[in-house]
Amino acid sequence: MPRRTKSTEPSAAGRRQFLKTATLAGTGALAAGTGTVAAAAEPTQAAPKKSAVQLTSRASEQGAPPPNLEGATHTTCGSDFMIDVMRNLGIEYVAAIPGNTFKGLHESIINYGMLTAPMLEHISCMHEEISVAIAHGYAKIAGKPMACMMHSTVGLQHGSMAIYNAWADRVPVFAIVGAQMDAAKRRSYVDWQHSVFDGPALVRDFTKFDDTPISLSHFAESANRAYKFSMTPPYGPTVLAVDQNLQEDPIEKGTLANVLKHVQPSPPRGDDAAVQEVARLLVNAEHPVIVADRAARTPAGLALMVELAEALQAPVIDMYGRMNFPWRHPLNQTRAQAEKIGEADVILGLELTDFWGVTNGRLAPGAKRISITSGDLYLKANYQDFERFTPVDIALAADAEATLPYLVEAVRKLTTAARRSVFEARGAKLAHDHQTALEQSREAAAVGWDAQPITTARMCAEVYEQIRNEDWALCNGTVFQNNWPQQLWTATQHHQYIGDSGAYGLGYLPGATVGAALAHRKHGRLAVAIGGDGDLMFTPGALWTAAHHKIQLLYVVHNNRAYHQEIMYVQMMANKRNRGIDRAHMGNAITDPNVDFTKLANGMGVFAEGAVTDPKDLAGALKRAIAVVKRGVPALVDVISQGR
Ligand SMILES: Cc1ncc(C[n+]2csc(CCOP(=O)(O)OP(=O)(O)O)c2C)c(N)n1
Repeated sequence: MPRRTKSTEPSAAGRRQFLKTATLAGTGALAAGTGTVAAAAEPTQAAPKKSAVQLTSRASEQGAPPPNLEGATHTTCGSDFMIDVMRNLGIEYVAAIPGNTFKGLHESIINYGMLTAPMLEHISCMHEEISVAIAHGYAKIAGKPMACMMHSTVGLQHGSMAIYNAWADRVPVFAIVGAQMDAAKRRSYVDWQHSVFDGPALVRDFTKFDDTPISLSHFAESANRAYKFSMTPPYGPTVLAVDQNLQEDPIEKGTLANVLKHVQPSPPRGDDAAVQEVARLLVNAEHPVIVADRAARTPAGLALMVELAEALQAPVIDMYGRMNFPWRHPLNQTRAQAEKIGEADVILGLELTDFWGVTNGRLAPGAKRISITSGDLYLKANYQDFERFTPVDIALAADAEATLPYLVEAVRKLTTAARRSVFEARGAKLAHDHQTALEQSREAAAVGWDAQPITTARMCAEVYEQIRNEDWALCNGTVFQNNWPQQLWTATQHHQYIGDSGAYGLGYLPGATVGAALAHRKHGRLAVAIGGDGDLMFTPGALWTAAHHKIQLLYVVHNNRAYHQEIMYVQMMANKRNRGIDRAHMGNAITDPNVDFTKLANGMGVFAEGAVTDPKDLAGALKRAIAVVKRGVPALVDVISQGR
């Protein structure tokens, strides 16, 4: 059971009073096993009473009268029912920054969802982009969506980039946006500015499903449908616009809707004939190569990847979209991508979006390309994250992970003793290649070992030294750190790495890390992120959420005091135009003043070490930070480091 923080804990008396009066409340509300609402208890009409607290709202602050709640008290409402629908779907957390278009849902979560089992916990956020990113990171570890709520119009506008990240990363997010559909009920000009007839239109190009339900039954259907589509490969975010009145209106006697039994469809797998053909090509190939991107959705996916590679003794190139393959497995040949692709006669792409990028200009004559991807099942046109069209020889429009058990079985059946001995010889050579690549990486990492600013290799090596004996999990994509973790560390389990943001929309990592760390929390894992200073400055408020909810997490700032990626691009432009690169830092450097990340973190209640400039001080700073993290809270280490 997730912990509660002091600030979210209602008083015992308040809780008792609530439980006495709530009619939907209590474990009895959900019929065991079926997930349907049991015989609806009659709403208990509490005696109408004067609202004790004068409500203030943004509108009232600006002169509009507060809503008159006299005589309007009630204990059952649409949003309580919505809570039941969500938890019936297995949703455990809702991340949000408040907004009055979902105040009904907000109140239901804290006074109903958080007080009754199974608990639905509210996660307080500082920006909608963070709320969505938390849900994004959480889903990649929990293997299921959590919810996030956004204010109508402005809230969703803030959250939209993070939704795009989740979409491009094929990650389920159960998003809710408030709505005031009834023009006659909009109380002030602010309400009008926060009203939109079709709110989800803003993100329709990059969500799998949206709806604006007009009844509670409709909400239950739409929520189940949204969940179903978000969790059917390719996974993706969904959004429901939920009318304020539907949330806030009491449930009338005898009209309680059904939360609906949820059955998740099994993921689509490749058909038998195609699987047989793929197995035949792989078994007969002299140089088969497996390229995996977002292939392993779950721990089972990683285990299947190992089975397939070992059955064939084939090299695996990991595009690092997920934790697809153990980093130190002898068949892991990621560092030799160009060489292995160049000599391949059969290339199997598993959930490989950029097949073109991997093979373009390198394909050996006659080499066959095989693709297994759920990306072929579902596509939207406007945003072009699907990447270049790649002609392949065999394409299975199917989920790779769901297809793998059949492919492994077919490969094993087709493998003769003669082929097995060929595979064994191949495997021995690949094991040697892997070891050589590791030694080369270690040599490369030693270059500039004592340099200041600290090299990215040293930073990553020092982090690993401190976490290697812990149950650690890395929450960031590593491309800006030259993939040093994959080059140097040993990772064997699916939860130890979650890939990158999907659409490279900055501001992803702080929230996604907090979300992943939230999912790691119940396993007691040490969540670690290494992320850019520029990225952190987009959404630093995520650190406050980690502190507030006591989410244990080590955040290492790869502080190169720049938008370094963009420095390189501007340098490229200046070179092309023969104008010199001495001004390329302008608009790209994050200096003068330098950002003090320790103060920034301290200001949000987060322990911080740094700025560490001397590499010899790194171990001590990391040790002290990890000691704090082990108390179940976040800590940050600011490392003044090289660009890449
Ligand atoms: C929302 C958004 N705005 C702008 C960019 C363009 N962009 C890509 S990388 C980058 C710099 C990131 O800086 P930092 O996180 O510090 O990493 P660094 O490149 O310095 O290692 C920028 C601005 C982007 N990807 N997303």
